[in-house]
Amino acid sequence: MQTTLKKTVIKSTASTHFKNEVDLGLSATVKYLPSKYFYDKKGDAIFVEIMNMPEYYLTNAEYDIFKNKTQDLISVLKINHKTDFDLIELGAGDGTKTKELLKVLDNQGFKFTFLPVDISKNALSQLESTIHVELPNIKINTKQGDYFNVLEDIKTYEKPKVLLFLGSNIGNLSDAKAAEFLKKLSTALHENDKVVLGVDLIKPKHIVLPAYHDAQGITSRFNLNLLERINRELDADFNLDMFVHDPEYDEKEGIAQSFLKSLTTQQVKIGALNKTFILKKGERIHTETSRKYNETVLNALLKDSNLKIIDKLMDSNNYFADFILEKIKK
Ligand code: AVJ
Repeated sequence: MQTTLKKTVIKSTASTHFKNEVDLGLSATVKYLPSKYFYDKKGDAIFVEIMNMPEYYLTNAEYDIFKNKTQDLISVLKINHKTDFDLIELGAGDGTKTKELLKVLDNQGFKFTFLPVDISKNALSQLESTIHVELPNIKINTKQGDYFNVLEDIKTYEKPKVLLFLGSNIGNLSDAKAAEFLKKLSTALHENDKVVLGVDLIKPKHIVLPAYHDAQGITSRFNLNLLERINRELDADFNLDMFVHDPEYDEKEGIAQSFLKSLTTQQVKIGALNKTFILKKGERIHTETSRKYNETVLNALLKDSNLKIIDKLMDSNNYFADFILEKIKK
């Protein structure tokens, strides 16, 4: 009884947040929907397809670093063989890249616990069982939750830490939010703790834009799924045929953005809000920012934090970088 009740409460708060944020975004002068809502069950599955598309170079590039520069990565982290440490990963997903690091750390006799954090319980339990099978020596302790909240918890851990935040996931945050996040992250760490921050690098449009505008239309399905999700969960009547995926990339700024463009002037009713929204022909709903970085941009974000860049590793094409940050005293 207790469990059922609890579940219902959690589910209703989750959808209340969704409902309120949809209301806020669609009522704004420049319409937007938060990208975190891409990842329902269907969105998770489409994202796996994205990671496997030829145009989406990000995943392969970072895998290249973890697979082929593992030893360099271990040396720049300056981990002591004798001290037990916590290897924390925010947004662990299926752990494909991290397993390359775990394998080598294990073979070389390092003492550590792997602590993957993810919003998806399902992803975590799957990761845990594959680790048990593929890397039975690894101590693993999963944590389900939102990054921001989990940081509070992590703060209380006593052991030295290496924290992984990979995949250019930080790129979905505005610079202001990213700076705030890094500041908060640094307060959860002790002096000398390390962060491995994986970021996509600023580069020409002909490389970046296709990653968000693939030939098979997978990213388009990913983007449109957000409207489908609103239809499913909030009793809305978005006509998906009347919207198109419309991505752009500002090469100078290094910022990719995705929009859903209305093909006609139309009304959309959202039952759960008991409201109707009007979209003009050509009007766009902003759905995602995917920021690209260089050292200058990253240093600006780190300015008010106690983290400093001590090294960086890049893939063989120089498309992507894993920056090694160290917590310093200030
Ligand atoms: C998971 C946030 C890194 O922005 O490149 C991929 C998500 N969106 N294609 C990115 C995404 C469209 C992705 N991140």
